[in-house]
Amino acid sequence: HAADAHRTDLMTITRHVLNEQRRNPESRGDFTILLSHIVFGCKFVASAVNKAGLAKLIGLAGETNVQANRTDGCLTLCDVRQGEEQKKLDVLSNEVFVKALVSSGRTCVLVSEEDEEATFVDPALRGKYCVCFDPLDGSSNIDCGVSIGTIFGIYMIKDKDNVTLEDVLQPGTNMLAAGYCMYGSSCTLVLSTGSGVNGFTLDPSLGEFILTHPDIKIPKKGKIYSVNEGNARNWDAAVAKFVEKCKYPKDGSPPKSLRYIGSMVADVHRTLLYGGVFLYPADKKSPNGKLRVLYEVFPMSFLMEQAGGQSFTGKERALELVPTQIHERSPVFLGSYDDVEEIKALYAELA
Ligand code: AHM
Ligand code: MG
Repeated sequence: HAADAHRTDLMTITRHVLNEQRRNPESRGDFTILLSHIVFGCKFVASAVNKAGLAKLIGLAGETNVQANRTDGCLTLCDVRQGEEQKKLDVLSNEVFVKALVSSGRTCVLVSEEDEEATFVDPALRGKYCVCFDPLDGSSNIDCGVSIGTIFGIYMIKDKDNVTLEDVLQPGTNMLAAGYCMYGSSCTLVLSTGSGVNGFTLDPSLGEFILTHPDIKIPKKGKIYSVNEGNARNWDAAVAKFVEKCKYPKDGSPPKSLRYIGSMVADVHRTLLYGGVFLYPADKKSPNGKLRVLYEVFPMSFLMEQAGGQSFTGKERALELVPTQIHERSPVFLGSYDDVEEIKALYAELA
């Protein structure tokens, strides 16, 4: 539509969140400020991820030139250059988020996948929110340009002057908001503040996330399953049976398709939009699976439930887990309501 090119009332993510917060009479804009700092981190990482490919090209084309130019201010490219870039991008992303979150003045405890210990914010800069995040998930996909992402979950503390690790070791049901940003063929931020799920796409010319996927609902039943099947020989009986049923359904329905990217954000994003189920189960080698409770399992489970889907650990509703360590892992099965229901039934039968 020609007129659309000149729309003047775009729903930016800030505007959307301001509207949502307006419904809460106690809101004083703190959450909006916190979110705008997270959004800044996502834009920074999006830009760095895009440059990573470019940096590699330049590096291969003439390493000595690049080195020689170092004094001429090509440091941004050099920073993310060559074989080192994988680790560099992880570290860079983490630094950006930690600094953005601390400087927002709205956080008190941060848990990052990149940092062994939780970060307690200096009392002078302390606010009421705890943020758990994976700054750059799916790092094995960086070098080949496949989608990667940032995941975050947000809690509120009870007492600002008395912050402890307990404030982040809460069940997922206490989460206030969660989201992820996918750095893919487009940059998409998916967010829930507890009243549905909305998706925003970065308009690079504006530098703003625009509401493009309002009120996302996951299909009740899906046609896709997503799992690392290379681990099959170590699976338990319920997972083995479920995947067998996906391939050879006995009820006359067509088999499901397998899609697995190996980037949780991308695999969950597809699951949310197209339906189906994503699983990272426990196996004999990793009795708690691979994914981390605070910044992978909880935020994605929160989003799934908010979109009308479910998330299960093999034992319980994923959000009801109570973590005892900040980097704890858990098996997870999440996606379309009916598909997760089927997995729950298999666990009830076979466990
Ligand atoms: P990472 O923290 O090393 O990036 O690992 C997390 C990723 C997830 O994005 C993805 O769902 C999973 O690991 C894939 O694991 P696997 O390679 O074992 O299938
Ligand atoms: Mg990760």
